Amino acid sequence: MFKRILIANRGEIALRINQACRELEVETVAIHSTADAESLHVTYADESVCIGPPASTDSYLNITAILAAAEITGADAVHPGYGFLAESADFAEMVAECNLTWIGPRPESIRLMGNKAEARRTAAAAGVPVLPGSSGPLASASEAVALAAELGFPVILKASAGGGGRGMRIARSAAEVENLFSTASQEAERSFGDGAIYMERYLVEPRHVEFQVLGDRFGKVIHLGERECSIQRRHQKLLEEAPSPALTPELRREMGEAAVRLTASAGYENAGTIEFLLDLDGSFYFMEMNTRIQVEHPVTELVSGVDLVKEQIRIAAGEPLTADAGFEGGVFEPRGHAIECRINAEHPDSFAPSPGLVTTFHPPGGPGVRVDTHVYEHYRIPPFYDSLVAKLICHGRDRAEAIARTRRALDFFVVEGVHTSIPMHQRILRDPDFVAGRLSTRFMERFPAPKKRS
Ligand code: MV4
Repeated sequence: MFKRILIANRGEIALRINQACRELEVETVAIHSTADAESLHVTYADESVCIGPPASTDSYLNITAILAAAEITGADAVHPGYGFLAESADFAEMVAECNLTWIGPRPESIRLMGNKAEARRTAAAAGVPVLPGSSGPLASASEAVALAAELGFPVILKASAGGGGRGMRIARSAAEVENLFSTASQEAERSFGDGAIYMERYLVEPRHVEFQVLGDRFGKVIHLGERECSIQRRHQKLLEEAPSPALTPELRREMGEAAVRLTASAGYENAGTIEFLLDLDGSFYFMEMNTRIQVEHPVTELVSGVDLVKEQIRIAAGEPLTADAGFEGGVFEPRGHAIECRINAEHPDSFAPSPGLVTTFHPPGGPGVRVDTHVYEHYRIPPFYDSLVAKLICHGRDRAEAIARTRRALDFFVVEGVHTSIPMHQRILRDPDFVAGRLSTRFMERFPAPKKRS
């Protein structure tokens, strides 16, 4: 096992990684920007190093400063968390070159899955369903138009180097394909330095269902079931739950086996997520693989009993997977139901960030309630980073109990000084479609922001 892990992140996930390290009796090193000197992730670590000014590019993305911090504190491993450098194959490579262990997949895996057209090809080769579309990047607008005519409309153009909704265009006619192909390619070139574009048939109202996978150094791969992530706005997830209300045990087994097949075929090591689109008729299609621990990992922890961050650390230390130890015949079955609400500091009308001083902070507790947060009373939320205040994760024996607990916990979660998305979550948890489990990626279109009173 490691002696000392450098946590290359901030906020709630830095605290979450610190908790896992403590339980494994591994020492921790925090890094922080000048804006985060008073942050809990700094207080709770054994050691801390200031790595630069507030802007992310000068601090949490400053590879040279982070590696120097690891060197001077004698760390032997780096955990990247999510966001920032978590999916930088170059950073993972440099960590290894500094004789540090990267707590995550090998750089080649990050690179493979970071190229969305390559990831799609790898999935298809592993016998995982993909939507009808191009076999790789498209060479020209005319090739795109010809393929779209074959597939039928609508189609979606995606940047190979994009992902998470960046660099996508939906086309409903040949003329739109013709037009959008060049703008999409130019935008991808500008944003990612890679103009490659591929195409798929477009599903109009799917669900986003993703599977948690784990692979160890010995080639063992398992899944820990799925998370339903359809409730999102502008590609930002707002609420996630496990299991998905849409999955039967049979569909879970089928999708889980597909996720494991892809993960194993890529020789993938550590924690990952296979994202699927699930159509109304129960057809599912590979979308992307995320090569990091995700924001919504706690819902999987609550229905599996597995500490995913500890499992990541053990895998990186060369230990064999044990996460399936409690499952009947090694086959995962969710225990109860969990719901996560992402509580952001944002204006309820515009969804614009609402940073500033938190004057009152009373997080809820009680049976089945978990709050992952770095916020405390009198903490000042800096304007430089994401606006996540806390993740409220509630567990129940079934979905109805998880909903009741989430409603109760939201009603008694007091945050003053900044605007938060708590009222939005209260409305979602009372929505008849939500309660019935009728979800799709278009769910939030029916939730217009309340109009400002004048
Ligand atoms: C799609 C799609 C429908 N059909 N691909 C959005 C994020 C990026 N990972 C891919 N995305 C989508 N790809 C096909 N062929 C719909 C989306 C999509 C979406 C997916 C998951 C969650 C929310 C979404 C919101 C809009 C579009």
